[in-house]
Amino acid sequence: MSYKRLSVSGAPLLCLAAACIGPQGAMPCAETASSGAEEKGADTGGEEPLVEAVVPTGALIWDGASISNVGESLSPPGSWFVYSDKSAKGVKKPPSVDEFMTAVENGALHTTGTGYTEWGGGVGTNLIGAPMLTPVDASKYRGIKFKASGKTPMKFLVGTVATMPEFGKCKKCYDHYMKVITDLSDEPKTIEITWADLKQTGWGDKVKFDVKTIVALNFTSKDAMPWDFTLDDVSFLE
Ligand SMILES: [Ca+2]
Repeated sequence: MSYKRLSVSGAPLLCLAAACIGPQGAMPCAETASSGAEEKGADTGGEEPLVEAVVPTGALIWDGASISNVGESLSPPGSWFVYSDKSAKGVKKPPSVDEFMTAVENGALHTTGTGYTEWGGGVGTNLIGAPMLTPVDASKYRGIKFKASGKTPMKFLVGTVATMPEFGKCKKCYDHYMKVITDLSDEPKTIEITWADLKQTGWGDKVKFDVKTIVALNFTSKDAMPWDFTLDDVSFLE
């Protein structure tokens, strides 16, 4: 995956292709993460955001029918990506971002994966579609809800400025606040997750969850287990 390196106010920033947004465990972006953190070491340590957060104007994020978010509540709308560890025998659906639409069935996304042995894989979305990764201030909402059915557990993760290496705040990045969902079944149901339900797994930098700096939502396997679930209608929880 390619990076374009930018520099804003002396702090290193990275614009990245989607695939390294949030692998938990394996960290393909680790080199950039640690070099970023070192360069940042001498700065003033201010907490001012490097990129101004976008405030949603509505609750619906994605309706399940396309690779893009719906564009009414978050502007410019971000889009979805597919990612996994690099296990040689891994097979996933959709197999790539380019083939994302092959996994859309009846207005919902059906993703599966087997053969991954490091951290697994799944799908995710960067909420804002600006060239530079852009946080969202979701503080007027209580959490996230979505419709899901499935045959396996699913891990839901929220990437923030503090856990994503592109913002230069973490050394052991990607330990996103998350919740493991273990009660999916063939019948689609609405899952509601409040911000307070989310916790870090604990292997990375310990950070505060900041609802004003949400960047990405990820829906992955539970670690290296196979995954098979269908996602639809992702919204902020009012
Ligand atoms: Ca739908």
